[in-house]
Amino acid sequence: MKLIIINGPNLNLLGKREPELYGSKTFEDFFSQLQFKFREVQLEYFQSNIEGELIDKLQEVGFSYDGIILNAAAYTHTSVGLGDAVKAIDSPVVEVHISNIASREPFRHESHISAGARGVIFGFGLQGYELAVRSFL
Ligand code: CA2
Repeated sequence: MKLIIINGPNLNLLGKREPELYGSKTFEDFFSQLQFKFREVQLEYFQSNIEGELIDKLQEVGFSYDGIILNAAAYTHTSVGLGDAVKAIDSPVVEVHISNIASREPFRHESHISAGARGVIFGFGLQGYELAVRSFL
């Protein structure tokens, strides 16, 4: 089983800024633990702050990987291009958000990703990524 976690803009700051909202663990530390926990899974990680790079990565992996776990961060709410890319690829996408986007500002209630996703997980902190991996198993 080959899976990839794709994180969007500013998620490289996890554990370094706003710990009350997004936790105090860096994604790199969390990801190492996740890889160890799911040793039977080929688990990769990609992060970019650039919309086009995220679309390029979806196209690169989206015809061969068994699943994609996507937290498009702020682009979730703005990017028609990312939404189109999710719909255009073959690999199933699980959309993840660390925070409970439904309890935040109204603009965070809209997602361009959800319609093309297999499912959506939000509000469970970093554990949401683990739940997404389990959903593919
Ligand atoms: O809850 C999520 O996972 C979000 O995708 C996070 C995005 C936000 O725009 C979405 O509405 C919900 C923001 C990611 C910013 O990450 C930071 C991490 C640490 C410090 C500052 C920002």
